[in-house]
Amino acid sequence: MPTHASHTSPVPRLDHQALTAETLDGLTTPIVVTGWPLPPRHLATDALQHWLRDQVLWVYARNSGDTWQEWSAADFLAAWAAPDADPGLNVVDVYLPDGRFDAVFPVHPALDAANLLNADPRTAHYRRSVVLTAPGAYTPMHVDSYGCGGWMYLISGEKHWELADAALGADLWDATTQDYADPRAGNWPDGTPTWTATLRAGEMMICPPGFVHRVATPVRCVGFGGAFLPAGHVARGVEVWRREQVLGQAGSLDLADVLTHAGSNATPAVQAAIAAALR
Ligand SMILES: O=C(O)CCC(=O)C(=O)O
Repeated sequence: MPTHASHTSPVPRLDHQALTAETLDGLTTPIVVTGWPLPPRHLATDALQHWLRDQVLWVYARNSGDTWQEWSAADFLAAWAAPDADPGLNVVDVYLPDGRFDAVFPVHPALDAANLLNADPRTAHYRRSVVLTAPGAYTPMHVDSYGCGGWMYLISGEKHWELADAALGADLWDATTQDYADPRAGNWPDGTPTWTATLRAGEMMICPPGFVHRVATPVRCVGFGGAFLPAGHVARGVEVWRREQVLGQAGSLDLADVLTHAGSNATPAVQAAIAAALR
């Protein structure tokens, strides 16, 4: 994935044993987490069919009219596994809250410990999603909704990530196109500092809240991921959510209400961070 940024650094890597809630609270860069032995190393299409059964998969079909499409798991897996699969077949944000998925798509304990979204029934399902991507898929520059951070573990395949600091989010917004500036179109400000990584099977990308990012997928990928918002990033999350509201792009969730509720059983320090973010 060619970049127009002139200051690109590799995403730092961290062994999974060093990943704690405190690490996530204090993240200032994306990280690639390595060496986590728990997830499966391989999931064949028939095993995916077994696990996903009657799951409905929502696919944002970029290559056929930028619309959401509803697929049954069986139909999707047949189309996605075909040798000539449409590169628009990219599932990255279909949530799997059911506890039975812990056996195949576990959530790292550090992510669960740090994630304020787990404490509210309106957002607890963001904890885990499935990733099924056809070769050639491309997700353009964006910031995850509600200022949440995102993580993605690959069981198989690889993805090329490029990320820019959350502090640049407003600068990278292109008011003319009403979208984030696209390096492919050459309209990304010169010299924007970024981090890049090729995420491989057995590795987990952690994208801190508010970071602008894009992802290219050269080969078929199977994995899982989720959204998280730790107390250390709650101010950034609220800032992004407020920006989404100004731009008319915020979803229907009242993040202030979710965080107030999540904070009600939290430590005084977390309550103070939430109160400061919402002021
Ligand atoms: O893997 C992809 O194509 C996109 C992933 C991503 O950017 C996200 O989940 O926010």
